[in-house]
Amino acid sequence: GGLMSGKRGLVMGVANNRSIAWGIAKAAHAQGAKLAFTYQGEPLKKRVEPLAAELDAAVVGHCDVTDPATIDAVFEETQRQLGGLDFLVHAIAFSDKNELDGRYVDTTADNFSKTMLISCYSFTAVAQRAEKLMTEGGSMLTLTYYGAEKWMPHYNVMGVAKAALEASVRYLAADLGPKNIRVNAISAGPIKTLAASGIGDFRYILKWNELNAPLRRTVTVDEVGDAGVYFLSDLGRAVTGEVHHVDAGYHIVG
Ligand code: 0WD
Repeated sequence: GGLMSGKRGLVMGVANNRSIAWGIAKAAHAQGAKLAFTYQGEPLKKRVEPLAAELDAAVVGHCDVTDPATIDAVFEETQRQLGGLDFLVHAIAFSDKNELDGRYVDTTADNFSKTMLISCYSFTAVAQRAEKLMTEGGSMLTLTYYGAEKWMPHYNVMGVAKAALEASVRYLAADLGPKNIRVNAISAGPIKTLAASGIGDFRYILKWNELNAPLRRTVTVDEVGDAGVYFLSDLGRAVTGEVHHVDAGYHIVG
């Protein structure tokens, strides 16, 4: 049984057991979903394989979203192993650590392009492939942050990329809606993950959220996962193009 029994999903962006993608994967699995994971490079393969085994999930290979051939390969492998796709989780972002500190105005063209490619365009790139596998409709979910909407210290070029990602959610939702494919984003509150550790003064941001969010605390990957189930299951069947905050309410005060 479960809200997601019979649904097949590809999860991209598990780096370790603190990843937001891992929280979403656990919640989907608990509701009966069948999962496949990608990993980025050999070092992460060693971390992802045992996690996948815990959820009886397939591992469909290495995917670096800057290399389109690896995107094609993991979608071919997903089709082979799952026989189609009902949902997709995109939890991928990257920017040069040196530019997640100091001033946005100092962003280089090179890192701007790289940040946009990995953190924004990659969602569209995977949506193109996933559309072909979602023959009976589906649900695509990406992760964003409040720094897309408002200035946040040190978030810089990533905030600009997340703003573009949120806009792309709306354009993708319009394009894919006629095929009953829904496209949404969760705007998660700050969580101490590998990616977050690259952001300057991150501990201070966590503390600030704890003191100022209406719920007076930060959020966990499991809580983001539970919200993810709403979007990925039929509970969210009439919801598309949405950016949903799972942030203990911080966005109403910050
Ligand atoms: O506070 C936070 N942690 C928040 C994260 C608040 C709100 C949103 N997010 C977003 C992030 O921006 C990202 O889009 O959630 C998503 C997942 O991030 P995470 O769970 O915080 O971080 P992490 O566990 O590090 O997973 C991100 C992964 C990468 O890990 P590392 O740390 O090795 O860069 O994204 C993947 C990689 O596995 N990734 C890539 N995958 C394929 N190709 C690439 C790439 N080129 N670059 C990074």
